[in-house]
Amino acid sequence: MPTYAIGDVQGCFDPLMKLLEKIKYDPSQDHLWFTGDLVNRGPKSLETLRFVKSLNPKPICVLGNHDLGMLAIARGAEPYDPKHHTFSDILEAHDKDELLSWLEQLPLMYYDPKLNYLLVHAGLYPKWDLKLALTLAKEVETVLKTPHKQEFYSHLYGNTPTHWDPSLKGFDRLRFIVNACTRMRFCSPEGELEFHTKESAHKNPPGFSPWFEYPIIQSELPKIKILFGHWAALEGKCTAPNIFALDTGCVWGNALTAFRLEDEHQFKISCP
Ligand SMILES: [Mn+2]
Repeated sequence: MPTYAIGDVQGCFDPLMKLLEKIKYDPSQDHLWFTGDLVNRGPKSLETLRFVKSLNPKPICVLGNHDLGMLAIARGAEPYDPKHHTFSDILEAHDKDELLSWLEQLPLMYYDPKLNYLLVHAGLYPKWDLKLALTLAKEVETVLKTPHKQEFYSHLYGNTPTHWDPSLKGFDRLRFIVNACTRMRFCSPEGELEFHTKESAHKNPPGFSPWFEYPIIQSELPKIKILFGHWAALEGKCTAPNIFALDTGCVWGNALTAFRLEDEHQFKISCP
């Protein structure tokens, strides 16, 4: 049963359909994974979300920063801004409640021990090993299933704390976990995250390197392989072996990528 991991769709429904045609997607044979950021910036967030939710067999999908941002708005914690958001179609949809509830039960990280792949939107924070990362992701996933999620959304935004500390508590702790899993690009050797630079890996701010270049990550490899999205400026190029960058900037007019886990073959279609 081939498994395909698809990069950040961001409401680009038509390219997604073209990509599925290209891989000759067959629901009776194939399983789909998504790196998150299904919605926002692109023109068809509603169609995209409805489609991914309706897939059978059920897809594996992790939450991205844009998905969480939409949830924060939909749950009333943040204002909708038409300059930055393109998902009013979801907020006005008759099936909005089902769509949002489906999104809210998605994990921040998914690890498949049989295929030996970790799926995460931004990456694996260099100060965590796989086991700790999955445990911490679970803390956030648990809150999203409780009435506390409302308060969580209103504390979601912010670039601090900048470093992980196991003694972090409350919303600071949850925000750091969310930022590491869904927004991280550059990290310092001390574990400080930098959220301003969105350019390619070699345009690192002084004192910072791409998260995937750190030795703790390397020591998990080749035990596990990592699939991530979020960083379109990498253009699908990741220098670390066994780590695969799948956001190829479809929404910016570049490409949408599907990665077949079994043989690491990549399929791409160019996006208008
Ligand atoms: Mn993202």
